[in-house]
Amino acid sequence: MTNPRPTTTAVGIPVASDNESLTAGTQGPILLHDHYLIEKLAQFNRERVPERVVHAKGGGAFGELVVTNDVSAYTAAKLFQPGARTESLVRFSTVAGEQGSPDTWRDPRGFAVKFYTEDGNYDLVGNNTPVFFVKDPIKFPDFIHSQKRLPGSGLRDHTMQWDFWTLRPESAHQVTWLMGDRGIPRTWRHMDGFGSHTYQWVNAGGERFWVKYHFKTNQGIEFLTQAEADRLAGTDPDYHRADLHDAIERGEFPSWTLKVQIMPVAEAEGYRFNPFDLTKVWSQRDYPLIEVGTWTLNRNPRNFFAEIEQAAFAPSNIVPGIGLSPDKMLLGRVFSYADAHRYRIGANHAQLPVNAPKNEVNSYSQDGAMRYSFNDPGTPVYAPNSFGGPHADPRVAGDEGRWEFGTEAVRAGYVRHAEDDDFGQAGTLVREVLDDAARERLVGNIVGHIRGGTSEALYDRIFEYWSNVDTDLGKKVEEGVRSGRS
Ligand code: HDE
Repeated sequence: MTNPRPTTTAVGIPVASDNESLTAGTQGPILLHDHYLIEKLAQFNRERVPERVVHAKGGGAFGELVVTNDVSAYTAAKLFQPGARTESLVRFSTVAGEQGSPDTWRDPRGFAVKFYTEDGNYDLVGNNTPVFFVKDPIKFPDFIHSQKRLPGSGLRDHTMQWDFWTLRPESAHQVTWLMGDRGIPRTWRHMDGFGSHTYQWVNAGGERFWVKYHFKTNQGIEFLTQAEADRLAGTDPDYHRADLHDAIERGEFPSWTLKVQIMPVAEAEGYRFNPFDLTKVWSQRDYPLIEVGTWTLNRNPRNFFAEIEQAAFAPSNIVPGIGLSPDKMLLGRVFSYADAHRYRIGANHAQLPVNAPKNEVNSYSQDGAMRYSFNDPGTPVYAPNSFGGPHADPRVAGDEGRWEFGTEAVRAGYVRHAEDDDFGQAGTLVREVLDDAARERLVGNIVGHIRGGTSEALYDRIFEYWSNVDTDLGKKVEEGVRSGRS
């Protein structure tokens, strides 16, 4: 009988058996020259790449952005021009949990988007919250260590979490989001996304604007209560991954309306909040949302490892018409991500199909582990050259972002604007955005979290933290913790 599809080794050689290894007699040792067995076992040992240090557990899908409005007055970026359609990839994630941890733990959710534009890949690597816990990249490893596991016991530890948060009160705004309903979205489809940082947009005339991105879910905001989330963590740890996959398989394509807030550069200095401080939002009363387009997810990955686990998002991937800003967190991230990918996936991670741009790559870099693309043999590998190699385009100079800065090297916080403090915007969120029921759930979530193993030595500092956010909230948290209620 002919076998039209024989099993082969990695280099295509037909193998004799899928089921029995080669031994010397029926009880003999396994023979070293059973190279197929050795290939199989060795490859198996190497199936994993290191998981992401943060955002290890996630899932994603492909889709497209269709621009429905005209924002060309603010940016010349091709993907945002009227009518443009751009293929896109997203990866949603939790932050602190490892691969395999439950999707429904209370945590911010990553919202990492890649746009495959004509001018190369543009990555907007955001979260489902518009702010963050810290405002200087030098604090990021400390913050993450406090949210992960104790080095000795390998256990998560609420004392570490509250210790860090209360010692760095700039965290209050993000912790208020986290402890509220948005801390556990019902599904990834039912949450908003944010670029979070302030970025720069540059229009065709070279005029500059500060911009913040918002992805507004068209499915509506929905959340899980702590009790629902706790139950699902046990019964269905992949709840969010499965929900997105199954919705797309059913042809129910989730979509978000992409909107932006635009601040003319001249207004930044006098704005009541420092517009580059990642622990603050810009009031939508001051800078209303402007629609850009519709972003829809319509295709599941065909291979989770190749297309999601190896997906490499980097805030350094910005395209002409878009620039950075003096947000120090953003500037720190511009280093970190590509560095993480070189370590985690390899020097040539950008050549993998999921990370490769759709346009032509004309780079003078070469070689490195696992390189498989190369320039035409006639193209020189150095610049300048006399043989028709690519030339840099001075017209895009400055698109990475331009702003005024001092010449003296300093280690200082952000310049404080009129209404800048650690607690003000968190208090506004509690008093003006949440309704009574949401406020009550917030108290319950905070009390439950504190009572989940936090050292009593920290209690007074934690109560003061919440009283600074809102006096009434502080009182209720204290009452709840002291009376053993959650
Ligand atoms: Fe990340 N972050 N981050 N982060 N982050 C990573 O990248 C880092 C920050 C975010 O689905 C890592 O590939 C530093 C803010 C998402 O693949 C790492 C700082 C925001 C994802 C890293 C921040 C994010 C990551 C882990 C402080 C929201 C997952 C391995 C300056 C605005 C992306 C890796 C995906 C992943 C570093 C802060 C979002 C280590 C140094 C703020 C959504 O490079």
